[in-house]
Amino acid sequence: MTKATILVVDDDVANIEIMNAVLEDDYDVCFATTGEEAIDTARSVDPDLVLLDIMLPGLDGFEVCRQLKLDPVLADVPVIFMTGLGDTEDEMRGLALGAIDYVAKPIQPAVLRARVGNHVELKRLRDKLAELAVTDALTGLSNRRQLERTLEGEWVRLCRTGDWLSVIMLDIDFFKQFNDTYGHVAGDRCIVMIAASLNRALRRMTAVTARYGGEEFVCILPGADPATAKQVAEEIRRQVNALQIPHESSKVGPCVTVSIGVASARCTGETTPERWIAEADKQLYLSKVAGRDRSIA
Ligand code: GH3
Ligand code: MG
Ligand code: MG
Ligand code: MG
Repeated sequence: MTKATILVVDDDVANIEIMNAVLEDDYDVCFATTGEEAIDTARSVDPDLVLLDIMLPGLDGFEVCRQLKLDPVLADVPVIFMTGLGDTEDEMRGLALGAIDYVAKPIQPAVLRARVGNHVELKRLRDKLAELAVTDALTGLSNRRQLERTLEGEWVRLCRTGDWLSVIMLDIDFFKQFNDTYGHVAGDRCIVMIAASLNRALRRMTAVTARYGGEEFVCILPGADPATAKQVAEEIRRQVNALQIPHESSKVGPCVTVSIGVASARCTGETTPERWIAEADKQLYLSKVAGRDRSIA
């Protein structure tokens, strides 16, 4: 397990030395001595926890906390305030700003170690949960929820630039028969292999690849025009065919094939992300009725 990174913010060098002595064996520790430096350092190292002094030159600790909580990347990083002993006002104000805890100065090493340890562990679990919530368990690809979120985001972004957005949807051909012939476990293995070939086909692209349903996948290609998207779709098909997974009950066979639908559009106010997916789905359907093992754009 990699060490968690802790950002210690304090303008008192003696205090920094104490904190470092307590934490350096178990964590990667970095430091800032002003509020501005704290925010810059947080942005560059993306710490797992921030230990934040209140009295700082320039921006004080409260303001630093407020700004960290407004930053979408850093908002979930736990902040522990360091307050003067018994300074209830400061404690309450810090907690109200989103700090997760506080430690009293002068620092008690054992207390600091225990609190930091607990919060780092909680942060790890939270990160793990957040990752699980967006990942498909079988393939490790994005799940449908993550795909929809990404599509929304890309849609907003590309509406500003007027650039292309392409959506590729694919579905394994005669997969019910595959399961019937080779069993569900082999079916799962086949899905995993198809996911890997999607990753191979897209490795040089900026793309989000998701398992959309049981044996259906969707790739979002920001900036890809129709010609590029069609090429990518054909590369996916080539990669899947190269797997040579036997499928004797496929009517297209003798190996596993996929059918692909491609939808490309420039972002305008009239289209919606849902409509792109629906369009790709329609093209996919046309690929199926045209005989499968093909892509239609
Ligand atoms: P088509 O060529 O028209 O797509 O035929 P198909 O048989 O693939 O289509 P259909 O949608 O009828 O069947 C999809 C099958 O995929 C049904 C289901 O048993 C199987 N399937 C869905 N999810 C999973 C999964 O996670 N694992 C396995 N092994 N099979 C799955
Ligand atoms: Mg200070
Ligand atoms: Mg299907
Ligand atoms: Mg299918």
